[in-house]
Amino acid sequence: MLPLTFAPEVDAALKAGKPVVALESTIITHGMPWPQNVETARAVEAAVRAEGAVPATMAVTGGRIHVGLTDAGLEALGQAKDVAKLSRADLAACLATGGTGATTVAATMICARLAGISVFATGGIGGVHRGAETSFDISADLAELAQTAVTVVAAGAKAILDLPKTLEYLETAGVPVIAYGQDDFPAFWSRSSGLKAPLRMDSAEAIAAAHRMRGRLGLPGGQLVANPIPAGDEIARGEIMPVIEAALAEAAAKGIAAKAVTPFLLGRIFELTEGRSLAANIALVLNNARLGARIAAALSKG
Ligand code: PSU
Ligand code: MN
Repeated sequence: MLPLTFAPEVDAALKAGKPVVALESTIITHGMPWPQNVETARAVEAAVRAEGAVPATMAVTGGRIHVGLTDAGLEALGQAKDVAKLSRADLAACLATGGTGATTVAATMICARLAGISVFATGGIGGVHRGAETSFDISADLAELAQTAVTVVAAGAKAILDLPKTLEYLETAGVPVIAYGQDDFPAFWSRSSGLKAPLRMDSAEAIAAAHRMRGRLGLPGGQLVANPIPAGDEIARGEIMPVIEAALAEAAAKGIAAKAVTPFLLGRIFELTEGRSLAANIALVLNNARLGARIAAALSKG
């Protein structure tokens, strides 16, 4: 038996073939400070519901993968200290030892596939870090996209990463990278990275059809949908770049490594922008939740 505990609402929706959108929890525990993390998680769930889909936020406690959390569960996770950050490497160990863990993009994709959920919305994915040619720091999110058949909606990847190398990796791994409604690959806080995305689609239906076709072809792996932040919420590249450089220099000076790198950088950028980065982050996650729900709805009609 799979160690899955479904929220009743998620269970009912899946059985009825209604649209469901998976959501991650590392963004709550390691990506945003309290209380905005819990407020955002609630608002993201509401945005999914407003588009007619059911949200399924994933987290691990008591030896179970929870597919959908209660409001009290969200609050507890958002306030908890020392929650493990779970990727593919840590998921089984955390379940086996009964620990508490939040799922990254990679682990959320695994949980979604096990639960029978095809669409997952988040903020940004992990990628190839700058200096990866010496540090070897490449997020497990990328390898997961290559092997787990879930369509992931994100606002591209942060410029804390090496975006050209991230796109090269995804191309090598056979992951479709689909910019939504524009030609350029978005860069999280900014609508454009200055790089062209390999693919462009302009409707949720087209993205759903491509997802379905991959299934018919028996291709493993998912799709990355890169949805630009709404224009009114964007932070200009020129403004955010010096902040990113400062955070990266601090991380290097402190010798931050492995899974601590991304949370450290996110936290410092929040502090250095006095919260401006967070407002943009919240706006883009909500935007991704809405698109994820529309893709899930299109898939449920097919
Ligand atoms: N990028 C963001 N916000 C996030 C993360 C990444 O803009 O919250 C989180 C996600 O959970 C992602 C994880 O899966 O960080 C990647 O961590 P790493 O780089 O250690 O693989
Ligand atoms: Mn890493």
